Amino acid sequence: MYCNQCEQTTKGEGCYQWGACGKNPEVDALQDLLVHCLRGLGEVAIAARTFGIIDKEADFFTCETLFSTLTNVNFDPNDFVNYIHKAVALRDELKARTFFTSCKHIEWSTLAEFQPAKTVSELVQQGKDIEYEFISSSAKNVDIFSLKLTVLYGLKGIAAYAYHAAELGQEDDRVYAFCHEALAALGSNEKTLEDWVNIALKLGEINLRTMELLDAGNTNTYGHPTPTSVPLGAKKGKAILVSGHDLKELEILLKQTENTGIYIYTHGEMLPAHAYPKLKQNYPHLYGHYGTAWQNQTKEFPVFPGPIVMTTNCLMPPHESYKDRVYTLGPVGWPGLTHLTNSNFNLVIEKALAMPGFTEDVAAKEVMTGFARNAVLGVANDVIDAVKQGKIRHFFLVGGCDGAKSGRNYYSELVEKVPNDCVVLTLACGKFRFFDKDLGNIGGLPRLMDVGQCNDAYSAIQIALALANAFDVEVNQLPLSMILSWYEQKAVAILLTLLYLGIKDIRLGPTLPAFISPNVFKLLSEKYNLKPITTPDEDLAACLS
Ligand code: FSO
Ligand code: SF4
Repeated sequence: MYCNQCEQTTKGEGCYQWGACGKNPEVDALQDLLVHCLRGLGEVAIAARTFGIIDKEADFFTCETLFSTLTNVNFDPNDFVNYIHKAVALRDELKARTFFTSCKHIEWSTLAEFQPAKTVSELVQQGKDIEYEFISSSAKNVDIFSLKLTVLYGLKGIAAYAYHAAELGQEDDRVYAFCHEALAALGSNEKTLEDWVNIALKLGEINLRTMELLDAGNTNTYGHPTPTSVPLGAKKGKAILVSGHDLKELEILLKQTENTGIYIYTHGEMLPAHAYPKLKQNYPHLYGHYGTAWQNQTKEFPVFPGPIVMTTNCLMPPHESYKDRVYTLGPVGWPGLTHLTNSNFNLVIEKALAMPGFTEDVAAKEVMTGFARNAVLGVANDVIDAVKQGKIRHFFLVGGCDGAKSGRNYYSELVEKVPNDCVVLTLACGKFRFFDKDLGNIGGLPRLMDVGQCNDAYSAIQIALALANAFDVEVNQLPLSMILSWYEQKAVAILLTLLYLGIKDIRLGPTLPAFISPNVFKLLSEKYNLKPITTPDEDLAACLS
């Protein structure tokens, strides 16, 4: 196997024997075969578009299944076998439609003519052969290969956001068309390094649009987040824990558990759900937040006294002690776990009622969330005044993913050391390193503000753009430093969005992506001054100098 798509990749180089995430070589090969089939589907979808044929099912399927190959989403070989056959069936249907509409014979590439084998073991071998062929192409030009991987991984991030946005009725054909084009382009040996840099930046632009769609989906459906205090303790009673990013599935569960006496707790990236008015106000049994970031789930899930629903990543190999009460849905999967379909949560509710739940109230502190663009820009004048009066010296955006590897203490230490006249904005699951710290206020504004999930990077970008506008400067001239932590492929897409926007001086850690070649990194550091994190003291001093 060969996989280097996430930050915890073995020895910072690549997973060759077994995934550090728990992914086995069989699943890895099937994922690669699926991507190969999606590239063929992409080629046909592009040709079909030239005759005015847009196949919504193929578009959504491409995103849903690319999402399933993202780190910590799906580990079930059966799902990938089904996806592979469906990708080829959709491709062939689309070919036939294209032929009937155009009455033209189209010469398809071998990619679009690929036929999957019948048995699982043969499919795995096909996946391995394709993987080998793809890696061998790196010998031709290691930097182009690096950019191809960057594009493939960024696409997985876009696919995840596009999937959630579509669930909430927000779609844009530009996003789907780009996904097909970029997938099909991955097979090209004609493109230059410059072409690939441009595709990567275009990916950043399309990801911005995709996050905008998701923002519209979330805020149109559930209202704009408002600063909200969320209990970290528990209420006596039956309990269900919901993890992941999918607000729509959370709301369906909230509806189905009304008047059952069950309290719903958020986990991981679901924390910002509490700030959406139509979730918080309509469902008082959305009680609190339980646990911290994804990599702590094997310690936190065993002691949660109810079932757990994984709506998206990050799922870790479940332990025997709790695996009978973890439920997956959508693109998420693990062999042997119960997979819910059609948003029917009956099995989860039955499990919650059969389990003890919390036998008494658990007192604990509360944390604030909900400082998304509407809330922050609603007090923009106060923020601007505070900056002008010198009360706020600098903003730090400390955002991104958390992870298990050492070196991530950098982020908690940095936040602790941020001087008192500076504000910290945060988002995504990296915040769990410091989300419960009381950093106090500056002029009535909290010094620590949680903007939301990783996709709410869109909100953070809007805040930065609005402040730049108010101060009549470029974003790069704002007293703002971005210190990002990455783990998986959504972070790759977000980084490309920031580069597309021309944002400079981003600090990235805890380590640099294994798939970025030294030359590509040199190019990014020369053009954008992208740099690795060093030490909290050194980086703080540089940011404030
Ligand atoms: Fe964290 Fe996992 Fe949101 Fe990522 S839960 S690591 S960027 O999937 O998605 O921040
Ligand atoms: Fe390794 Fe990450 Fe790939 Fe899993 S997703 S196999 S940990 S590189």
